[in-house]
Amino acid sequence: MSYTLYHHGSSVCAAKVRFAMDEKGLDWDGVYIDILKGEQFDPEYMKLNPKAVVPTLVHDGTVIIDSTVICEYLDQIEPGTSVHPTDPVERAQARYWTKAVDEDLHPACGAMTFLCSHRHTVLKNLGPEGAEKFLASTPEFSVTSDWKSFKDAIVRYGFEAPGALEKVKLYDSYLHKMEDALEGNDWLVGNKFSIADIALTPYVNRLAMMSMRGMWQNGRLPNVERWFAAIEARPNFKKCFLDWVPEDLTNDLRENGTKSWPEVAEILGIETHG
Ligand SMILES: N[C@@H](CCC(=O)N[C@@H](CS)C(=O)NCC(=O)O)C(=O)O
Repeated sequence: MSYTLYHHGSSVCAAKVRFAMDEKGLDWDGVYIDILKGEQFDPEYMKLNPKAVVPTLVHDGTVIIDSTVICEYLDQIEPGTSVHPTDPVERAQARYWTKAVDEDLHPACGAMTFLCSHRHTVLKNLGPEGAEKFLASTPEFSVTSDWKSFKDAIVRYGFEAPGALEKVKLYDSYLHKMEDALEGNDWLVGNKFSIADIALTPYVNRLAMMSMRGMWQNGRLPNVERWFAAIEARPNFKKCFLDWVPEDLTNDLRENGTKSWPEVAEILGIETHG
């Protein structure tokens, strides 16, 4: 069996698949697609993934796209190391989490990441003309059906972009849902580490990398804090989530995120003590 994953360090969806593959103990090769330089718009890559997004999995010549589908596919192919619960109720509960990630949390994360950090990175790396080309290259149907225009508005207007504040609040609402699910439980579903935890990890880690741990620390969401500490302690965490992110991007996320934090905290009513 050969697995090739087209991925990028800044992609939460790609990180989810890397985590699932490594937790399953699969060997895979990577092709790095720099989505902040626009490499996803290469016509050759778009033959594999017409939405021009990462990740894409190629398994023995078969192309599978969409991170949730990829994780489900891998468990069908390699059932011995399944990360999906076998109990039907627990499987349904895990499915609620992965569905919510795809429908709500992921679009909120794209908005939040561009709002707080990537808009500065794209402008810095590509310059104003390059940024225009980058924005114009996004297909109409990409991360979501309105991502092209939404990304454009966020890069241009930041927190003033219509709908931006709602995405910050939506993101936060998922941390609250996690807090409730983790009450008295170590993991999100059935008290066993599963695809639900794998699917949520990149989104909590994204906030951590943007210096926004204040969204759960200082007594705000103690169950999320405990859960994320357990996730960070897993042997695969560093390899899947930190090592793949280039140093300059790690620095951008931390520094831009730190500058954006007061605005985010204000939107969410979090005290920052200066
Ligand atoms: N539904 C897709 C979404 C993939 C997606 O949104 N990928 C983002 C990175 S996490 C991307 O490639 N964005 C490219 C862009 O914004 O142009 C999945 O789950 O794989």
